[in-house]
Amino acid sequence: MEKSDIGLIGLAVMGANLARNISGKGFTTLVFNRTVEKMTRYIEEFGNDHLSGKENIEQFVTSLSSPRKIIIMVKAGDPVDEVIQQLIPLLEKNDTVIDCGNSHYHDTIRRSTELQAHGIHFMGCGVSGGEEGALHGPSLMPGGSVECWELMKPVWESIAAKDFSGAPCVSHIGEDGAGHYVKMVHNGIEYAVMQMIAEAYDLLKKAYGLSPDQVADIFDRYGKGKLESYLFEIAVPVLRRKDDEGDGYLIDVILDKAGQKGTGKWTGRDALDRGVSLSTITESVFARINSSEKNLRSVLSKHFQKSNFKTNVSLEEFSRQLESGLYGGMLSAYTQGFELIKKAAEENSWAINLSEIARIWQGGCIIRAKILQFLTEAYKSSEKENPFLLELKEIQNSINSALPDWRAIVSISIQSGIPTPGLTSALQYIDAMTTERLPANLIQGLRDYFGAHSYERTDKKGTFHTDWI
Ligand code: NBP
Repeated sequence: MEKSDIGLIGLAVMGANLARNISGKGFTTLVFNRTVEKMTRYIEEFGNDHLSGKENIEQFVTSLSSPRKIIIMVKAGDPVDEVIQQLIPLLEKNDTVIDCGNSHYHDTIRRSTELQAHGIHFMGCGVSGGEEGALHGPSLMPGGSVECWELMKPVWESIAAKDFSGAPCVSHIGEDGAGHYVKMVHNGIEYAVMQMIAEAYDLLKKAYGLSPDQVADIFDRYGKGKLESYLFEIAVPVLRRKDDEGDGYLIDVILDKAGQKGTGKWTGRDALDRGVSLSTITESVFARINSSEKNLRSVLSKHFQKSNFKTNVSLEEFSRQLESGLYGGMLSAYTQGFELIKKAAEENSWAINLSEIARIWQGGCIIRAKILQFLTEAYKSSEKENPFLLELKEIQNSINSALPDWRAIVSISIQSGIPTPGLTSALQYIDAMTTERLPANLIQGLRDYFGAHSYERTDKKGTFHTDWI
């Protein structure tokens, strides 16, 4: 019997859809799942000449053409290690194992080294786009050796989503953990973007008393302009949806406690470890943590003064300012995320290309947006390799034109007592990074006073200590 081109282990939503996508592009695909019945049902429903399954892992491995290419799409963490341990004795030198789950990049680096010792190649590939993306075209962030990338390139390029110019949303990110690292930061940016969209909804609802349908009308307009993006697109039906179990809108009865699976937290923690400023993504994780304290918030809301500030800015003017402020906020969040990727790449010797990363996020993934086309071009037009976005003229122009409106909406939110940690921290990042003299001189003075930590001076080189007392 003819051997299959690709093996895939793990038939929950992501693996099931990815296997259908790969086999649909003409690559014969063989699947395996720990719970055999799941595989049997899946093949009964979707099996064809290009898509089949095996009941045990030994048969699965021997039915793949050499060198084998096996995608693992199981729950991140220990299950990935368990699957790898089962595979190792069955594989041969030069076979490739590809983990497409949301693994932590540290695990990916560890697994690469472990498998290398057996002569087996390992790729950690970030996949974004949820189940729809996996089926119809995800954004793919493969990390690993150039050799593995070349081996898998035809598969990745045929299943990936397309960017605005029609090219596949996949690119070799870099060695070992680079792909999973970039996927992690992608998810962090996703937290920030969703947070700012939610804040915009809250401002329109609370400062202007708009109904979900009215907010949806405004978001619909935003989604057709410079904020064009998947998240604004789906915010519209989420806001308009009526509750099947009641009279009103579904959004009004969804509990205001946001969940998280940990990639935002990983991103924030990693930024702190590397000393990269990532306030907007980190604030967005904190915002979800604050939201999870629903009972406490309900109790405390009765004990603190409410603002009775009423803005006199017209709704028309405010919604225009909000669009502009959101655009500035997104640029700030992306700038922070890209700087984190750059620092990690330097520290791990990953040859990353930020223009390519912005490009492959243009389609397929959750944060796909028109703004990424702008960022791709901005990076590409720079003579410097992977420049700091705020140094680029076109980014400076965009942020400068957003700033007055951005300050206006943040002021209204603060005066109204409506929390906007995403939009505010994004603005604070820009203000801090573009302020020539910050008050860190006083911090240094205080540190030197109580702990003789020393300080540098503006007028001469060296480190100094003052006997303050
Ligand atoms: P899940 O993360 O829910 O994992 C379920 C799969 O893992 C099943 O196939 C299950 O087999 C298998 N599995 C488990 Br659990 N423990 C195992 C073990 N010890 N050995 C072998 N197999 C084991 O699946 P998913 O939602 O499809 O996500 C897959 C990966 O893709 C995850 O890393 C996820 O974070 C990532 N991801 C998910 C999304 C999304 O939108 N869901 C998007 C992007 C990335 P069983 O059937 O025998 O229990």
